[in-house]
Amino acid sequence: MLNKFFKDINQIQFEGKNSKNPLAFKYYDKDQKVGDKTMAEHLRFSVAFWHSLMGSGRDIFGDPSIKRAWHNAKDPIDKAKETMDAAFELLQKLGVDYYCFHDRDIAPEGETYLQTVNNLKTIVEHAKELQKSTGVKLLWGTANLFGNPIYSQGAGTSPNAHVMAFAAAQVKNAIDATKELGGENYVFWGGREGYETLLNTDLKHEQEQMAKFLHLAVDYKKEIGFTGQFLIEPKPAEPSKHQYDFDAATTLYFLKEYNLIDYFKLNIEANHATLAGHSFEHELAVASAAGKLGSVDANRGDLLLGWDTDQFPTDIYQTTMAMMIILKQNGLGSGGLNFDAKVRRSSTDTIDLIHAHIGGMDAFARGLLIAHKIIEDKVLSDFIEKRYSSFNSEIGKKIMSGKADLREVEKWVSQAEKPILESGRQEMLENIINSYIC
Ligand code: XLS
Ligand code: CA
Ligand code: CA
Repeated sequence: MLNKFFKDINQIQFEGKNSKNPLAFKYYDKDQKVGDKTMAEHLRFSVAFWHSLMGSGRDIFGDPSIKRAWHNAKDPIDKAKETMDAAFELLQKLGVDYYCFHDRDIAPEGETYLQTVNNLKTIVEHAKELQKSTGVKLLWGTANLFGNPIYSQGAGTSPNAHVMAFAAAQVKNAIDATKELGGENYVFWGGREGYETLLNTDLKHEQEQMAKFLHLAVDYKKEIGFTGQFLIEPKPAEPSKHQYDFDAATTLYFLKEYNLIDYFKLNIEANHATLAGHSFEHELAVASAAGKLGSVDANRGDLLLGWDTDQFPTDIYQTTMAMMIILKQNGLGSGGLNFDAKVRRSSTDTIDLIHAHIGGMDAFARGLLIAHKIIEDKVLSDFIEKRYSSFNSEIGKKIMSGKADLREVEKWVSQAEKPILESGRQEMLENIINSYIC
């Protein structure tokens, strides 16, 4: 077991719900079976490298508030290696099997393009060894196409073809790195793929550019035999004012319009859902209904704040609703629950990282247990089945199978009795769900 940066912390154990030990799981018991899978198999937790290893507490009003021991080395490559070591120690101590990264989180940019490419290769080799010795796996890799000022007007959708090409080359290397590390997915999040003002923007051109950008990646994936799942992560705004992947429905439309739908699934983030004016479960349900729910960025926003606060998930109601949707589609396949979440600026100690992950993992473990029970008891499914049962009647079947045209429908209505208004029983169902949660 690695033991350098989290020295005072032993591997976190499951102690059960009556434990008062803050450094123990109360619900997450890795090997406990829930239905036919273990908790670890259901939940497939992942640590987000950018927040947990690179986060400094910096915000637009203040300098970094958090100092990490793994950031002390002077040489950028040594620093990157130590940061990777710290990541694997954290993963081991939490008992989390997966991690996710952006290329620029794990390796520093060099003076030239080729130096940057080599830096990434050096750190990928280091990560590969650590993966081998610990058994930890890569859930997904991605390219940071938003930090470099050259992307201030877009990466794949930049009005400058050279910048678009630069971004495409970066994606090629990030896919290579992900493949090299056996990554199970690869994510595209287009924070700068959007626009600020139509005064300088050819929206149609940018949409076509984005489609071309993604097609280039799809072709490359096929050519090199990368078998991981491509994922797109919707977000309505921030940093761009209008982002092209606004929400799940918008993104699905875009993928269909540009013949990309067969190659992508969605990575749904809770905080992005609420920023789009939806609930987390709405976005999960829309993606799942299309057969496209591939992975989840498990965090939460703050409804009193209008930005992406990326907090660790703690709301059992939300994790229960999420797990109901995930269980109903029989899991996330190659995806997982990635804690794209950061400790608060005021949570300055290393141990805060541990508390944060314990909380998130327990919140989802508890949500899993409750959702499993609700599904097993068929509380909602029986009700929903009954609510739609009139579609098994003759007219219902005829309409849905396309066998009745409007004239025939009208004829049937004019001969039938008046329709009956039936209650949706929302409050009763809310009470039932609460009785499972409490
Ligand atoms: C930012 C996004 C980003 C993606 C990966 O809001 O959540 O971190 O998950 O680029
Ligand atoms: Ca995210
Ligand atoms: Ca976010």
